[in-house]
Amino acid sequence: MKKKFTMPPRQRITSRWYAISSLGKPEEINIENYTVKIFGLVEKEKTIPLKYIFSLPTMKKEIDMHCVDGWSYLSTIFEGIYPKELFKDVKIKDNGKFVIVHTVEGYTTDLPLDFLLSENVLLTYKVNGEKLSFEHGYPLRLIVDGKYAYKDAKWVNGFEIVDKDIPGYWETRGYSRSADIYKEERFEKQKP
Ligand SMILES: Nc1nc2c(c(=O)[nH]1)N[C@H]1C(S)=C(S)[C@@H](COP(=O)(O)O)O[C@H]1N2
Ligand SMILES: [Mo]
Repeated sequence: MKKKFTMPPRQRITSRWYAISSLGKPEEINIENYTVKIFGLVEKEKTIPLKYIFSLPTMKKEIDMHCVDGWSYLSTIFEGIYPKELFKDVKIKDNGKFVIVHTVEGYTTDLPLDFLLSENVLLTYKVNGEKLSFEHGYPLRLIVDGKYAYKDAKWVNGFEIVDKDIPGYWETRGYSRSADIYKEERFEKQKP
């Protein structure tokens, strides 16, 4: 369902969806052997084959992307699964409260665990009815509704459960850990 549209403060619309990667693109991705690992503060680690993820029923969500630099790319239909589907049989230890999202090339971002498991987050591999392109994160790209796009990790291959909020790639470089687009949380106020 489409929500009533409000543009977040001080963003401007771009008509082209550029691919941006701070650490460059991963060299080569072996789709056949691609897995996602859930580890850290869990009773038992879990390694999930991509093929299994692709076999799960998908969800579609219309999402606007807002980069913290100020560009917004609107109305994209992303399709994928809710991360919570992968956590169904994972027992999180009592002190597991946050997640570090890991990617193939080493980019990371952090989210509260309950937020990752909410319906604001989709692990995607299709966009506007077509296969997501490699540049935009195929085979698995996180899409986080309501937060700046540095939370939308491309080439996701792991979720590490941790007890405190450990800043990711951009969060270590001064960007907000909570990153709410409507509260305009661009920069982190707390010390890392
Ligand atoms: N793996 C990975 N994911 C990433 C990044 C990155 O450098 N590496 N950059 C983030 C930032 S800052 C933005 S704005 C978006 C850009 O997504 P796009 O390349 O699909 O436009 O990806 C996010 N996800
Ligand atoms: Mo960004």
